[in-house]
Amino acid sequence: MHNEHSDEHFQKRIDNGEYIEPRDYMPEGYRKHLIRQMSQHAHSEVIGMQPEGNWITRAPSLRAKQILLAKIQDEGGHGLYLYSAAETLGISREEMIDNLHTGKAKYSNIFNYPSLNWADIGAIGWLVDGAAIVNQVSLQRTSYGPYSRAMVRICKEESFHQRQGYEIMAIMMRGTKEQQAMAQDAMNRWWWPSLMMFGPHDIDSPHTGDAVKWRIKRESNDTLRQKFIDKTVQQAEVIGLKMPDPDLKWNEAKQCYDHGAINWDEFKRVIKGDGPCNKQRMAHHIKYHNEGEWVREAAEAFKAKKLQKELVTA
Ligand code: FAQ
Repeated sequence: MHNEHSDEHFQKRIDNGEYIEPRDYMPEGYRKHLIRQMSQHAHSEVIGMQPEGNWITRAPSLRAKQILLAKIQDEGGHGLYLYSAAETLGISREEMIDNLHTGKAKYSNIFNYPSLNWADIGAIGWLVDGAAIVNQVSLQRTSYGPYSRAMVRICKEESFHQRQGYEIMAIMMRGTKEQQAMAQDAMNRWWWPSLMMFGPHDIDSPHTGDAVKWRIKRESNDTLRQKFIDKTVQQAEVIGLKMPDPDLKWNEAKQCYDHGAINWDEFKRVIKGDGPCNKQRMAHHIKYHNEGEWVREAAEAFKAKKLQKELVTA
């Protein structure tokens, strides 16, 4: 008899391109892999609010401030969709947050760099959201249903974020010499860490094997990084920014850009906790999480009261 609760049956469903739903059978490794990736993705969205939040009060116009506020609220929302989707795998929000605070769970390398001036807000939107979209468009077809559906929604909002950043860069490049220099400096500082967002090269990526087998990853780290580079070079040219990579050149045979070596020592340092802003980001998250405890308690008390009322009237 055919066993629906077997790894073979599960793999067949994956190979047929079916989506896996929360109550379906799944191997323990698949569940763990998803909890790791989805919770780290959620943490990245939420920690990613910090470098931008730094500039809300200093945005150069009311329009810029409104747009930035809306964008940062979106990031918070993305974190919530992802935490909820991860909870369907049997982990609680508290446990995920605890893993973040104790350093068991990572978040994207990129959010450990400082946002020094307004041009950085342009570079974050253009490059960081630009890299995030390339990865997330691919994840729309990931095999776990709740993750895939969260990605569809997130991608719609993320493309507006990318344009918000590109517009800031384009306006600065039409400005004074000083403004152009600021935009170029931001590009120089954010380019390499953005390339690192895609993770280590495929041959050094321990999770890729399972991720591809289970169709959690539909394209590899290097494939997505290459897509991002090819797209961004053209956008930089249009507004007059120079690519900060002397080894970048068009490869006619491969029909894509070859790029210079990525500093993986820096990447490893940053994801191990030793980047320019790791301590600040975590201290900030812990402080506001603790200060928000009464809000969570009030929500729980309200829920209990409502349930009690419903039971009495039922
Ligand atoms: N940063 O074997 P792999 C955003 C770790 S959303 C930190 O290749 P995998 C929106 C990896 O976890 C940005 N750590 O791993 C926004 C693993 O360590 P572990 C977030 C990284 O999972 C914009 C180890 O290295 N997006 O920006 C990174 O197969 C603006 C070995 O790596 C996502 O999370 C990194 N960049 O591939 C918000 C997308 N890369 O866990 C605000 C979903 C690798 O064993 C403002 N995630 N590591 O301790 C993914 O697609 C994958 O998890 C990868 C990594 C591609 C990130």
